[in-house]
Amino acid sequence: MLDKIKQAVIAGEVENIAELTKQALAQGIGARDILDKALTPAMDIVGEEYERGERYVPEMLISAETMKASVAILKPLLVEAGVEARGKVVIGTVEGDLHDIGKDLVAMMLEGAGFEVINLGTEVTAEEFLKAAKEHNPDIIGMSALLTTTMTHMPEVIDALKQAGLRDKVKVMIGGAPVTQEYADKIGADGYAPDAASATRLAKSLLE
Ligand code: B1M
Repeated sequence: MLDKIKQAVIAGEVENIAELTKQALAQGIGARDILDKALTPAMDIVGEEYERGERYVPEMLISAETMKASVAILKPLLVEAGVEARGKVVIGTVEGDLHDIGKDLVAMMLEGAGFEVINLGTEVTAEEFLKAAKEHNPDIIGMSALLTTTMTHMPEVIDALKQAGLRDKVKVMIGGAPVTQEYADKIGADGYAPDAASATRLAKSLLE
């Protein structure tokens, strides 16, 4: 079943994925297993095929839409209902970057852990992050980047916060496939997380 879901994402069978996901759940396969053992590995294969020139951007997009349709069904199961509000997080994908699946998973898990999440979407500029920081007064700003060419916008956001005198009032956490702990240290972010589950743990620890 997991393999069927994986193949459906790779093939971009957006019309079948909801039914397959429901069938897997009905068979007792856990939502996290569907995410970790079928959906995410499928996107890795899609990325590898793109890299080898065996796949074009529109095909990558249709696979992404297929994964999203499955995640929409898994969402209530992945999110354990949080009880008390833990804090507020403003999150977005940085300027020039359209990738939002991972960022939305992180947002979803944070919500599930009881955080109030303001999701700014994709291609969020430093000015927009700053505006949201002033408007919402968050405890944490979370930035996601999937491209080596866009992760370089992360320090711009940190600089904008510094210049506005807000850097000491908000924690900054970053993530996304090309991002590392080393990069977080280099740009002066407060933390880095490699996946959605550790992003939630990190957010909690940043507020302790
Ligand atoms: Co793009 N793409 N893409 N793409 N794409 C990658 C990232 C790439 C690695 C593919 C490849 O070449 N192998 C490559 C980047 C190379 C690089 O810079 N190193 C690439 C490229 C080159 C491009 C374009 C430039 C292609 C082109 O147009 N020539 C273009 C750029 C567009 C733009 O952004 N301006 C592009 C476009 C696209 C689509 C639009 C077609 C589509 C995105 C659709 C969407 O997101 N709505 C797409 C996709 C789907 C991918 C791959 C295949 C999958 C990404 C994904 O969703 N992964 C990707 C290859 C890959 O990563 N395997 C690829 C699943 C997701 C759950 O994982 O996003 O890593 P991830 O998120 C994880 C962690 O990273 C972490 O937690 C998440 C959940 O566990 N995390 C955080 C993420 N954000 C976090 C924030 C945190 C903490 C943790 O704190 C705040």
